[in-house]
Amino acid sequence: MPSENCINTVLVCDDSYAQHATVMLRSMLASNKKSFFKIFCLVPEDFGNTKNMEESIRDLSEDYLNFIYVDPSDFISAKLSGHVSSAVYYRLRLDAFLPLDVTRAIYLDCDIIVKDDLSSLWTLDLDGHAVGAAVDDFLNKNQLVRSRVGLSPATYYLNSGVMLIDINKWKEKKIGTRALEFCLAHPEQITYWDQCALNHVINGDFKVLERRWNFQSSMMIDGGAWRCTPELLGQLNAAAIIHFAGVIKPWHYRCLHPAKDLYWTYLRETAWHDYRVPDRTIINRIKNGLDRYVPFVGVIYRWVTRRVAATHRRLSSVGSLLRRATRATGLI
Ligand SMILES: [Mn+2]
Repeated sequence: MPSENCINTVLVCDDSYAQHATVMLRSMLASNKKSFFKIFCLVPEDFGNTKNMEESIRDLSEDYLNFIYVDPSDFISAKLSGHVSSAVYYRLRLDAFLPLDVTRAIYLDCDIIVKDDLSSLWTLDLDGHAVGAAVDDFLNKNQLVRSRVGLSPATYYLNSGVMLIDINKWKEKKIGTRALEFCLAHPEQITYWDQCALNHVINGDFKVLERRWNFQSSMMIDGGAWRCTPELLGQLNAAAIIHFAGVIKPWHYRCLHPAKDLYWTYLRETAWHDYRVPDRTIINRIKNGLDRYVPFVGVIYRWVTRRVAATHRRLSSVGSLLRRATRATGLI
């Protein structure tokens, strides 16, 4: 079993994500004050935010932070799109970068807020699997993404934003190496970068983590509208790790995730405390207003249409009664 005293965590970031990585780390350390950590931060060789990150978590960290500088040239040919950089692929080779005495680690994305104790995740039995991960709530239902990576209908598609990893098994099974090879050889089969490649290689052979260890934004969105039912808010509240998976992040003005304020609270405690959201445009303010109030209008609309239908049913039954009554009395 892993040592309960020291939790190894791994994250990957470049300069564009240093701010978000620091928020994630502050949330993790503030929510786990009884635990000790070794934090391994994989960064490109020209990374320029080492000092900002160190200073931002110094009051919580007791020198837990270790930077590992990665030569990006090994990853430069892998497929990129959207908001990602080649740094997303570094995690595939974490076994090559971590010190040899690190045999178990929790990998965490940067678009995450940790809000509860991680020790029961850290000591979880992986039941012989190399990886523990939550099912990806959104992509697990996407037949195109699944079929491109060759998953059978009964196989879960994992979300790689939070992974508990047995490093020796990861190495033995060559999970990262094979996934990187797949990325380079079959870019047309990759939709979500390293995550698709990992799903191809792991092929459902992982320990399924409870959703509270990786509570993904897709739980809160339905057809582009944010859902905040009491049940979902209860699940969000009980989650230990909130993962702002998807294109809308808490540092975007358009994000209406009910937990986005946690990001901003922790951000104010970092070197980036003066950061202001850049996309608070008039158009986006109108869009946010619509997103907030259209579901409300929708509720009223559904209530009104139900009342109209009920009234129509009542009127037509009264009408048919009247017709029957008039027929019975021979007036027609
Ligand atoms: Mn993520």
